[in-house]
Amino acid sequence: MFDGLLHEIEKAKSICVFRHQIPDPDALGSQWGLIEWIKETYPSKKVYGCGYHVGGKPDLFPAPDQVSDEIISLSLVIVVDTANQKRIDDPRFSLAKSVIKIDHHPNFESYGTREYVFDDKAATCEIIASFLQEVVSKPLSKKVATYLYMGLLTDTLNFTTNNTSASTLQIAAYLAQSNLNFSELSQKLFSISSKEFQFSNYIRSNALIKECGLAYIVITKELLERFEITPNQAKERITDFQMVNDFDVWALFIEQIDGIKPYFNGSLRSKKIVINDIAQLFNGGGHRQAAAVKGLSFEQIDQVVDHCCKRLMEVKSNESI
Ligand SMILES: [Mn+2]
Repeated sequence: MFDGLLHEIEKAKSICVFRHQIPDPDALGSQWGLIEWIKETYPSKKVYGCGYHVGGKPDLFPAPDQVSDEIISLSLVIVVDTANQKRIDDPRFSLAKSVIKIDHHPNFESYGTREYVFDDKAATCEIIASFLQEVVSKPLSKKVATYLYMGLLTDTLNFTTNNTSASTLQIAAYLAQSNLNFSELSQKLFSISSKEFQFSNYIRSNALIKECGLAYIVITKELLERFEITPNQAKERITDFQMVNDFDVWALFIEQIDGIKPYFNGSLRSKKIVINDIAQLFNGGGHRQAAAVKGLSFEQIDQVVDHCCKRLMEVKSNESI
């Protein structure tokens, strides 16, 4: 499964690990879990974590390193959890001669000289942890296991997504051997502020519910200001829709604060139907049942909703035959 990966790491004197923009705990956990393991195992190697964006949980992971162009060009580059080059959180990854891609998104775009892409895996942290289990076999340090477990837990929404498998749980059991404090980790990852709680109430009472089985809400700049939360914090609330029986597809569109012209980025989720091809029509993509759309106008939000509804109706009419 990981042919040549250990060899590449062993022969590199310097390694830069990149992740995607607006990094979530899977991106950060796989990045820092891998970095920490390499540092512990090969103390003489130089290992750097690259990226600019601040993620939703900045206190749980280290801040990125400041790395010069020269260092990157002389390093082995490893990019984790990132499907396409445009999404890598620092375009300077391309300065390196060798780029290794490790990811669990569908592989629509190859950019690595070596690629370890397994789109049936629930998280990139699951992939990194199975690699480490293969080479180390004994339990990892608590620090490495904690980084990886945080990514595994969040990308699987507490082991509830439909790509959660026996192997995901085996990997979780392997990581658990490193004395993880589950209740503390869960608290850190999923607890919200009272402002986020108020915002969550707003979403619940104002979501638009379509007859096709789709629920969505559009969050404007004014709303973000009113609840004093960032677009990143708002985005996390997509999980508020998840446990509703009547919702087959749900979406959250958030007006972005940067730029002169207003535009919206959105998160799409689905229980069963495929939605990432629809997301691709709107500057986005992602997993089959969890995808993102970008740079939308107000009118395009309606178009995304219409596309999803149309597909839901088609699927439902086929099922009833
Ligand atoms: Mn991921």
